[in-house]
Amino acid sequence: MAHARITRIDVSAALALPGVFLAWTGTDVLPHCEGLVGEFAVPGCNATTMPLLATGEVVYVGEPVAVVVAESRYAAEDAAELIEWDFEELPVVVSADAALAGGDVANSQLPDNIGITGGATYGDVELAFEQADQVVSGRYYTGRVSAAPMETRGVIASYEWASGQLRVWSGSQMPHFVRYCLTAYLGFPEQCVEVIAPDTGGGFGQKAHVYVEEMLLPLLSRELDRPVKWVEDRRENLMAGTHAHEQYVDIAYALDDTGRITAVRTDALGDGGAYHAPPWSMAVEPWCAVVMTPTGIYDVPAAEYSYTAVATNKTPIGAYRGVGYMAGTLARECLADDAARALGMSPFDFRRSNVVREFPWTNPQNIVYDEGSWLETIDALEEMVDYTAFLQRQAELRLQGRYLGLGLSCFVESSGESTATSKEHGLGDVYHDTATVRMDPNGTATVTVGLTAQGQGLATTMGQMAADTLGIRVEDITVRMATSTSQAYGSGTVGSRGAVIASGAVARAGGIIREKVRAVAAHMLEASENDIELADGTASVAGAPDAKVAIADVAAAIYFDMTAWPEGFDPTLEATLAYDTARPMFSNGGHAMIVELDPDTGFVRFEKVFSVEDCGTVINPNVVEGQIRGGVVQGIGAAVFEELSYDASGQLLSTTFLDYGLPTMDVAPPFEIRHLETPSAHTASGVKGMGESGLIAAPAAVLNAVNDALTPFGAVLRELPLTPEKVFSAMNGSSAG
Ligand code: MCN
Ligand code: SMO
Repeated sequence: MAHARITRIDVSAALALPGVFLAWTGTDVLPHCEGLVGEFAVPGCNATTMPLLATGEVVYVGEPVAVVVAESRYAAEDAAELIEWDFEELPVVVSADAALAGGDVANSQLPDNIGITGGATYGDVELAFEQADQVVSGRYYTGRVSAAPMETRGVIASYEWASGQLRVWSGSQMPHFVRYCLTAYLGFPEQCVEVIAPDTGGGFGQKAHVYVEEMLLPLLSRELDRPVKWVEDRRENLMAGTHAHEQYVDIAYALDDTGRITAVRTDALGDGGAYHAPPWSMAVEPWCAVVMTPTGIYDVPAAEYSYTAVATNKTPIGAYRGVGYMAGTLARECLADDAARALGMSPFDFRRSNVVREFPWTNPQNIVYDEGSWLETIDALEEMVDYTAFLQRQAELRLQGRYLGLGLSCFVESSGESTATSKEHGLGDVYHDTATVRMDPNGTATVTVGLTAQGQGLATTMGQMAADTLGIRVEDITVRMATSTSQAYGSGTVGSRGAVIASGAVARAGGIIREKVRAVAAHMLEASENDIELADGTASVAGAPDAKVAIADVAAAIYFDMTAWPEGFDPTLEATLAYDTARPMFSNGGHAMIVELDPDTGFVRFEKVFSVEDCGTVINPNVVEGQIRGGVVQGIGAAVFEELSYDASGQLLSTTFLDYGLPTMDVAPPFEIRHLETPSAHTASGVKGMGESGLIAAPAAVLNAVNDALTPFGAVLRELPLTPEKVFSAMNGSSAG
């Protein structure tokens, strides 16, 4: 049941089964912890407390109500079946509109179903709409999806009574935060807690939360005096791992007759599920959607937005690659194509007539964009698709009953999530991360970065950054992403911050080691420290190519030969330093997609994707292109294939990969990718982040491409996913949404 009061729960039969060590319900856990508080630090947010196990009220299907520990998974699952319950059914709220209408309450902690609500106006929006020559508007909907990481969530906890030491293994993207919560919520002494986040098959934001299981397992291990393990199966992950996206975005542009946007108005309504998923809350969708994206790359002088997330009896909404940005970009970029159609302009020309051309640019919210290649992106995409040739091919094929569409979508995203980015958006979050760089006696180095990686390739790119900083070969460096909280500190691998933040920390800590090597090399070569250059494993004197010494020899001398040291030298060849950015930085880019609609089935076939990415200086093009391909294919999934659907009683219907259509290689199109490089002045080497951009902007390009293909049918779709049924209906004159 999606919403019910538990009137009786009896675990005695479960406990009696052989091999069962423990069976707990909410009342057993409550004395240890009331639950995880979820809230967002802006006015208008009503907090929720998510109990570790439901007590009294169950508010969504998939909410944990009891836990059984047994000697095997089989015994535990059999025992769980034997738990007996009585429930009293409560009214179920399954849609955002119903939640907003009020009356039935999804979670008694939120009596008016409002998780968060607010808004702001910048500039004279009202006047701009009054004086507009034309107003275009639309309501866009992003379906409910799952990040569906290759590996599901999992936790192992091991508590040792003798030492009081707690070790927790978790696939978390934020192990240091999990450790902090184990102390804050459960009172484990922080110095005795180690959280280990080993390599894990994908996180995509779903693992950027703190989950009740991460709190429960340590309690169970302490209680039982043995290690305890829990790993989700796919059904559990689809049901209980945070969901993503589901929201409606209403957007309107005031336009003048030259095709300029004079104001934008946006209102987002998100279905937040039954609780705020800590620590980000329901704000991840509607708040992010309207606050982060209203102007995009366009020089819009006035903007107004409002946002509301409501509670429903569904799985809590959490972070998923490009939080909020996806829905906001969908609305803004698809309305741009609608506006272009209304004005009889090409989608490229409409964007060009509005794009910001001069930097730094301050948007109406007072967010400052220092640099960008926004116009260049539009031009590059037009050239890559060869627009004139496309239009001709499209017209010819239409005569043969083939329906091609071209969709465009441009984005700008705050990357390198930092204290500065947070502040620019009116929040007070503090981020900083450390890196430790240690050089060995033979001149090789070990670099430990406080971030974890879930497949982003950070170990490769941080090896490159360290090699550049230290002047040694990348093969001579071992990079450890901090798999344990006993290593470097990290605020978490979220908000496409890895490249910017880790490279900043590596450059700072590596810089200390570099200067020590230079000092000793100068002493050994009897040269001035200022003239020493480090490259390719060698320290040499500028302008004197023969005066050189291997960095390995310098390192050996630092460890073993005091005579090589300058006066007062400290031989510590290890440094740990923190990094945060002084200014927010924004990456930009865009996608153009060509699709073909199958008139017999309504199936959308992807012919080709053209991507332009500007993440400043590219550390590793292969890694960046892998991120683009993966993100875009996830975007294609959210746009066309994926949907977590619920029935009217709040039962999730898509609980396997048979029912939930994850995109696979057979639908992945060929890509053409172009890199533009507009470096940031504020980061190590001018790097900006990009790990989320594919998913942020791809769905808008898909919807625009499908609507372009639908032009001869006079139909426009605005709701994702674009299932074959919806597309077929649109081509056949009936409306299926
Ligand atoms: N990079 C680069 N040059 C640049 C920018 C980035 O070579 N100018 C490289 C980076 O060094 C890194 C990768 O590209 O190897 C992504 O960097 P960045 O944009 O900084 O993103 P993060 O490392 O912070 O990764 C987080 C981001 C997020 S928030 C989600 S969600 C997401 C994503 O990355 N989850 C992923 N991509 C993912 N990819 C995989 N395989 N698995 C996930 O869980
Ligand atoms: S959703 Mo990514 O973990 O910021």
